[in-house]
Amino acid sequence: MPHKTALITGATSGIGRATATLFAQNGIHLILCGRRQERLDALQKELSAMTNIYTLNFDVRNKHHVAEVFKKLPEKFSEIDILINNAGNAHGLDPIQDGSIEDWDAMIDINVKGLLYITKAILPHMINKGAGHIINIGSTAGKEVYPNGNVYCATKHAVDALNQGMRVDLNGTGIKVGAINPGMVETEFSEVRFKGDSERAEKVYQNFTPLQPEDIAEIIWFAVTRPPHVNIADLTVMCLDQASSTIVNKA
Ligand code: NDP
Ligand code: 8X3
Repeated sequence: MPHKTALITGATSGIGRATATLFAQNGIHLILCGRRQERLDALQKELSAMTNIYTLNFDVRNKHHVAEVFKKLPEKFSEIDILINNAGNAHGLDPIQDGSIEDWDAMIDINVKGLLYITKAILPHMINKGAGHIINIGSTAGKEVYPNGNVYCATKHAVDALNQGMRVDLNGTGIKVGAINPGMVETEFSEVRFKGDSERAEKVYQNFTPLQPEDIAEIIWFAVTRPPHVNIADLTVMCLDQASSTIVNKA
């Protein structure tokens, strides 16, 4: 796949970073997004030996910034072939009656509205070209609600609905739309969810073998390397020890 350009949101960590690395190894030109500048700089340094890298620092919640930032892309990066809508997190894990409104706002604004803002900014170019590939990172939490997951699960159910909606509306434009829905992946996800409580975060992945971000990156790579007529519409992946969004290693 020579000289394709991919834009990855949430490239500074976890699934996004692993995907950026694998794409770079395969010569895909990359626009890498996140808010942590030092991580963007490190990625630029590390991956530039393999491919062309352009980094963008913005918060996906800021719709004005998102709209502006993509109007000013350097010529070399202005044609985006692949969009990986990956930026997102859970904030908190509380019963609905105890949930924090700030956490709810963060999850809805980042996981749902942020994904929409990015898609809105990129789609016109893909539509003009009559080609493109959008991969939305959903979750098993978008297929089945688990205790205390309430709002996070709602945002991932929204991603599931948007993935279907985009695919239906973009049918006939030449643009592929598909979702990859991971189960539990060992990233900074739980550290963010528990607001930096590393001990609690580590416990989430104890006593079973979780997915690693590289496992998801490989599946994303598989999806983007299918022949032109093949679209992976919706793919759910769990580790061996996970059976549903609520059942993990019963043994
Ligand atoms: P990480 O916490 O490791 O990575 C999250 C990424 O999202 C970071 O690069 C972060 O970058 C970025 N991000 C978060 N908030 C914002 C924001 N407001 N603006 C811009 N970027 C933001 O988690 P994962 O890699 O696990 O998560 C990636 C995706 O995978 C998410 O959508 C998550 O819901 C999904 N997922 C994760 C699973 C898991 O078990 N880990 C399972 C199923 C789905 P920065 O902080 O630099 O802005
Ligand atoms: C993340 C998966 O089950 O840790 O989407 O919330 S889970």
